[in-house]
Amino acid sequence: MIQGTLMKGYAGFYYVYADDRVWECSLRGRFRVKKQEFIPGDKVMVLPGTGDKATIEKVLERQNSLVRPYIANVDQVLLVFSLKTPDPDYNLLDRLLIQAGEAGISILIVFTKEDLDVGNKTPSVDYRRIGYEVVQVSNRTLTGIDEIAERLKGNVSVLAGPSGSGKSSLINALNPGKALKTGNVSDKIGRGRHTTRHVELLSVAGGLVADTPGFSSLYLPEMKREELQSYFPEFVRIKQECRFSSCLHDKEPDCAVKEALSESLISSSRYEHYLQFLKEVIEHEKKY
Ligand SMILES: Nc1nc2c(ncn2[C@@H]2O[C@H](COP(=O)(O)OP(=O)(O)OP(=O)(O)O)[C@@H](O)[C@H]2O)c(=O)[nH]1
Ligand SMILES: [Mg+2]
Ligand SMILES: [Zn+2]
Repeated sequence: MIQGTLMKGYAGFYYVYADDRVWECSLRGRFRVKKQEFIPGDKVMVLPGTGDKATIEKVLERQNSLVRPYIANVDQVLLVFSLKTPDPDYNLLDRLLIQAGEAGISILIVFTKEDLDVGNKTPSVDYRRIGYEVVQVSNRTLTGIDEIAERLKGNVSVLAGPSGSGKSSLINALNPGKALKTGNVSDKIGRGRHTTRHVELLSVAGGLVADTPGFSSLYLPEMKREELQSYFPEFVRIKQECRFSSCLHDKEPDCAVKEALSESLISSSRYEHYLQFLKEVIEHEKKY
């Protein structure tokens, strides 16, 4: 038997990536009896048959699972934002950083369309300074694509980000063989017109990747108000210098975070998002 990762279920078959190839698997009868649910990312043991046929004999325990997209055993999430067309939605990016941080999944920020003239905006520098890993790519000229390929190898990765940011194009740039459908940003204003819909893992650059439909809003995970700041690494580094150990960096006096803000050591956009998220978190605390 060999260990593999489920890529998708389709028309009664399960497609499993193992030993660097894809197996078309049927289920051992007992799984059908138990009505076991399989989702992409599940680690399974398969027994090879003839050709590319195999049977799934065993499912291993899930290490984690994401809800949107519904995928198990995710190693990392690539937060994909374009530098231009559309302009990066930093509010959404900061929300995604919290969501992935809370789920304990490693994060790579990817800024696409670096071939376009973006003036003197430097989000890559800004987010690196906070402590995040950032790669800047062009799916047109292929700048930075090798670096992404290296990061995908051997991992289960999920791409997330707004519609039109170039997620499907990124997979195509990595995998010129099997073109995914991409869309024109201008054709896709309005809901439900996204190009990417279904959830499956694709074999890309020696790893497995889930492309996902773009989205533009995201609720924060439930948490206590004190917890929010732990997802702002640049606050964490200095908060012990706030006068109150319980400081929420809002109205409190002698706050090191606000001081750093006034010295531009903390970006005003990050701080504004923090205050907005804090309100949301507190609001949610009250409701339940
Ligand atoms: N100039 C330039 N255009 C790009 C780049 N990457 C993607 N595009 C274009 O941006 C548009 C949207 O790309 P998609 O790959 O469909 O975006 P997506 O993130 O998959 O969008 P959804 O599936 O709707 O979430 C297409 O017209 C692409 O050709 C890039 O690096 N540079
Ligand atoms: Mg897409
Ligand atoms: Zn403070």
